[in-house]
Amino acid sequence: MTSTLVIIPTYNEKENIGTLIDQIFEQPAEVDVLVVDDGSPDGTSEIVRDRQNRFGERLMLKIRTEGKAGRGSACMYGFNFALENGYESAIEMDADLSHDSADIPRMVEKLSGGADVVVGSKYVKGGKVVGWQWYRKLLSRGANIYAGLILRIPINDFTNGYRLYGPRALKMIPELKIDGVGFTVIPQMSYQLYKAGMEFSEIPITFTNRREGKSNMSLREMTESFVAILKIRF
Ligand SMILES: Nc1nc2c(ncn2[C@@H]2O[C@H](COP(=O)(O)OP(=O)(O)OP(=O)(O)O)[C@@H](O)[C@H]2O)c(=O)[nH]1
Ligand SMILES: [Mg+2]
Repeated sequence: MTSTLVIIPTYNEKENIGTLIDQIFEQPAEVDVLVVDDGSPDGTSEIVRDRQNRFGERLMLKIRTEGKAGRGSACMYGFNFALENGYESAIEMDADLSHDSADIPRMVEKLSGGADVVVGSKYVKGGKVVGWQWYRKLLSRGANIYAGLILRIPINDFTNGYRLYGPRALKMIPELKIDGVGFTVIPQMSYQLYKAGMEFSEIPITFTNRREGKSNMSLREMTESFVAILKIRF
């Protein structure tokens, strides 16, 4: 068994998940993959089952609930699964091809450099966003500057769900006090892991806007995140 598990939360990603799985297994880094699906009505899980015929035990599928129950809690399920099954580290990444699998080997390499959490970052030198309109760029940049000012931890991308948790951080995850199930879980984890003494490292990534499927990020979730950042800190 390899020791890194890639966790992919999915809700209605049938146009993307097959390609993503193929791309991950093409990478030189030896990883296993767990898809955590919330009973996607579009048949995402069938695409995963089909790929299981090709990739065997290295590809796992958990159908967690019958309905959409949040990206954050889907990843939490994945982290606990990783620990219970003896993985040393875990990566979370989106299914919509916004995150490039080719970054996985670079993330894993950073672990040997002593990092506990490796953050894929749009907002460090060399990082970028492809395909967002100016207002989406502005909104995201603003949200991240805001999060940085309030949380005061030395990372530049708080919202991107492309991260690797090394052995020390992974073991700590079940102890974290996570409140909420959606997108706010990512900055919450960052804050608490940093306060617990974890070493953070960022690598520049290119984030490509989703081309297929529908967004799961609603305006309501965006507003909730705004308040959630304050709650994390105070
Ligand atoms: N299991 C599970 N996965 C989810 C849920 N909500 C979102 N996801 C997945 O989490 C990842 C991020 O969601 P996106 O819809 O891409 O959110 P976003 O990147 O903020 O929005 P876009 O820019 O429009 O893509 C994707 O892989 C989704 O399929 C959920 O409730 N449950
Ligand atoms: Mg997306």
